[in-house]
Amino acid sequence: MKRILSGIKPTGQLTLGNYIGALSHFKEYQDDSEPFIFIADLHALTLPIEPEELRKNSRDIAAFYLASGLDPKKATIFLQSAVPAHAELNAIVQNYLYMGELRRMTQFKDKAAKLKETAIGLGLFAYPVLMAADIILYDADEVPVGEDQSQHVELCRELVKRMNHRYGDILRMPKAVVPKVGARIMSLTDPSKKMSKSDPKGDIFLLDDPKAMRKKIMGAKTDMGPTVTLDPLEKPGIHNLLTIYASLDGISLEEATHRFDGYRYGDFKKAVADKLDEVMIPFRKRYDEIVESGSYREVLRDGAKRAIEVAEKTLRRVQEAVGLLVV
Ligand code: AQP
Repeated sequence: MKRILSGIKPTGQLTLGNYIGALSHFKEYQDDSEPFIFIADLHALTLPIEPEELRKNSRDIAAFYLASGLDPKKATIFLQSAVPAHAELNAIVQNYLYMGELRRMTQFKDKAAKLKETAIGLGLFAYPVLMAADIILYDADEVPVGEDQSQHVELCRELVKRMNHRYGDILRMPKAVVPKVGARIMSLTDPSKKMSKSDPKGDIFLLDDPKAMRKKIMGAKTDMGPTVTLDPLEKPGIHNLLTIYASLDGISLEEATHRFDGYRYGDFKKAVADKLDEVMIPFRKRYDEIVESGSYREVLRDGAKRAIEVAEKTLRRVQEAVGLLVV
């Protein structure tokens, strides 16, 4: 069966971008593939975070995974930090990726630009190395991600090529799978910027109450001209709202544009807010029940056991290939 690997880092409250670009797609794989879906808590340490916040965010992601329809009998759901092989493989593969390559990563450049040189941790710089280890460990064939992460998957592919060339075919070649619609949801207040947990201006959070979500949609920045048309360059705000609607309704951008052709902005925004209610209210209810019951704890414990079994085998294979004495 095809192996799938993806994760979300608990750096803040999950956004509608995380939901549309990644989370909502994970369950699509569980009937005909083997998904490994993790909480990237080690990655979350790459920017300063309060311990209590990290713990709460991690729990929330576990509950969101389950609320999105992932079935723990079909998908392995686990915490990255509960599987020591991630850090161990990281220590090996870091020697096959180079400073120049890491410096070119867009995410690193964006995040580092907001920090003083002395506040940029080594982990932030080396983030794609650990991400490559995450992917390789599970022999992943496909990595479902939003557009912003596809550069990191490309780097992982380069690493696999390099190591396979040096040691024989020891690693499986992964590929990024980016959704056709919704791979890059933009900020509602500035549609030239990605909606991002760590830069919350213009975000819709999955834990916002329905009223707050509606208010944010109704106040979203729109563009010149009174009616809805599809024009990503001239009308990036409307394009973003059409993308949100199309993703939530499971239709193409063209179909959504056709549906709202000639609508005035206010009426269109109301339809987007109604669609958001339709998807998010039951989703939020499932999340509340999961958090209340605490059922995510056992899911994470069982998931870690299964993940460790698989990850240890790959780690052993790589250790032997590079010449570490395995006794
Ligand atoms: N705006 C977005 N539109 C579509 N997809 C998105 N993703 C993130 N933002 C958008 C996708 O969500 C998944 C989880 O991402 P992550 O937590 O590993 O880190 P990220 O990509 O850096 O996401 P954020 O929200 O921007 O987090 P911070 O602010 O902490 O860096 C990924 O598949 C990502 O592509």
